[in-house]
Amino acid sequence: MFLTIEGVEGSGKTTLVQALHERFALAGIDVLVTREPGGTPAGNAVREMILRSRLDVTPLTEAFLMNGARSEHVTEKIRPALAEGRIVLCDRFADSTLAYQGYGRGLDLPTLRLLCLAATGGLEPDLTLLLDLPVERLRDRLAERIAPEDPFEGEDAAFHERVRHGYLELAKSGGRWRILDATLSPEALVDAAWDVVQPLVAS
Ligand code: Z5A
Repeated sequence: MFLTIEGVEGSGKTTLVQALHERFALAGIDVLVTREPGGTPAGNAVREMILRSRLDVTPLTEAFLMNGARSEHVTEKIRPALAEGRIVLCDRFADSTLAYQGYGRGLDLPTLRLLCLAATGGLEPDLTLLLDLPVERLRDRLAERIAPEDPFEGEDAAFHERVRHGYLELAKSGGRWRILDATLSPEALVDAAWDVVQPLVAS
C-alpha cells in the first residue's frame, strides 16, 4: 500500500508522518517512511539545490528537477519497497507538483501531468491524506520560524491560497483523497488519520 500526505507547508505533514509511523510500529507493521523531494541521493541533491541553496530557476525547471528526483525515488526506493509487500508512507508526491508548480506557479496542468506520469511510470497512491489549513493559520505557524526555511515560505499569501485551492480542486476527484482538518491538535489529527488508514491496512 502506498500512502501519501499532502498540504500547504506548515500544515503538520511531518508531525503526522512521524505519529503515523509510531502507530504502525505499535501495530507491528513495517513501513517505509520517505519524502519528496528527497528519499535518494539524487532527491536529496535536488532538495539541497532548490530548498537550501535557493538555486534561482524558472518554474518549468523546478518542475523538471522535482520530477527527476521523483523518477529516482520511484525506481530506486518506492517500487522496490512495494514489491516486497511493505507499506510506503510518503511526505508529498506528484500532487505537490500539480499544486505548487501548477496552481501556485501557473504552469499548464496537462503538461505537468505528463511530466509526472513519465516520472512515476503511472504509480499512484492508494490513499492521499490532504491536511487542509487556512492560509491565516499557516502564517501564524510560519511566523514562529526565525527566517524563511525555503523559498516557498517567502511567497506571499496569494501564492499559498492558490496552492491550497489547487489541493482542494485535486481532492474533488474523490477516490484516493481524504481531507483532514489541519487545525486539529496533533493528537486529534493522528487519531483522525489512523481512523482512515487502519481499516485499509487491515483489509
Ligand atoms: N515542492 C514542490 O514545489 N513541488 C514538488 O513536486 C514537491 C515539493 C515534491 C518541500 O519543503 C517544498 O518543496 C515544499 C513544496 C515544494 N515547500 N513548500 N511550501 P519541505 O519538505 O522542506 O517542507 P514542507 O513539506 O512544506 O513541510 P514543513 O514546512 O516542514 O511543514 P509540515 O511538514 O507540513 O509541518 P510540520 O513540520 O509538521 O509542522 C510545522 C509547525 O507546526 C511545527 O512547529 C509543528 O510543531 C506545528 N504543528 C504541527 N502539527 C500541528 C497541529 N496539528 N496543530 C498545531 N501545530 C502543529
